[in-house]
Amino acid sequence: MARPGNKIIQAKLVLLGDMGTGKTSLALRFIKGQFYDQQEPTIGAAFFTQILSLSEATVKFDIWDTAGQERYHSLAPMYYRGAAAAVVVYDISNMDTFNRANKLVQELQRQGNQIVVMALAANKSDLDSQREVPTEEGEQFSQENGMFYIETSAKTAQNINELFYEIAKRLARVSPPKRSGINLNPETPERKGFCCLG
Ligand SMILES: Nc1nc2c(ncn2[C@@H]2O[C@H](COP(=O)(O)OP(=O)(O)OP(=O)(O)O)[C@@H](O)[C@H]2O)c(=O)[nH]1
Ligand SMILES: [Mg+2]
Repeated sequence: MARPGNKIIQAKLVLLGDMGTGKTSLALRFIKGQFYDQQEPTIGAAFFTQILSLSEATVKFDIWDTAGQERYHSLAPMYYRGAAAAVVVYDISNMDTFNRANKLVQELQRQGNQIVVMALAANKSDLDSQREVPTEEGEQFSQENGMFYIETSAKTAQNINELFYEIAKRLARVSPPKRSGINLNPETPERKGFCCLG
């Protein structure tokens, strides 16, 4: 529920990353508080919405959860185009997924994207005993690319809310300090009087 006088931000967020890294699991953990050991691979993409209330703003996320399987790679631009926030996900127990994250970030940089906030989610932190990607490597890569780094586990819920709250906070910081609604989602046209969600 929006607080009176609070700004409202509608933002498109895209989840990107190799197949099986846990993009859908991160979204389901955040939105529904659920986790499935046998999560089905995403076909094409999935769409979720979630509203976060901060003291300084209310952020309505339109979340596009992309499919990581190779056959869907060519679709990715459709989903990251116009996004205000991107979360690039890899699996700490699988170096190939970190390499794929590198490629995706390069692709985003090449597009000269207008993405305001980029996060690197080092997921499956519960699998630390099988870790292939050292924390320092992830941290260094995120610093070099202007991203913030966070280790998450959709399984244990570690840092899941923190990931989305940090994105919301950063979006609130960069959007102008006025009372009206701010639309960081080009797919939803600005509506006059768009002020109070919920
Ligand atoms: N141990 C552990 N397993 C996880 C975690 N997150 C996801 N998984 C498991 O990893 C598998 C793949 O998760 P998904 O959420 O489907 O991965 P995805 O990135 O959406 O995969 P695609 O839709 O194919 O791109 C599932 O079996 C999940 O249960 C995690 O944090 N820890
Ligand atoms: Mg998925």
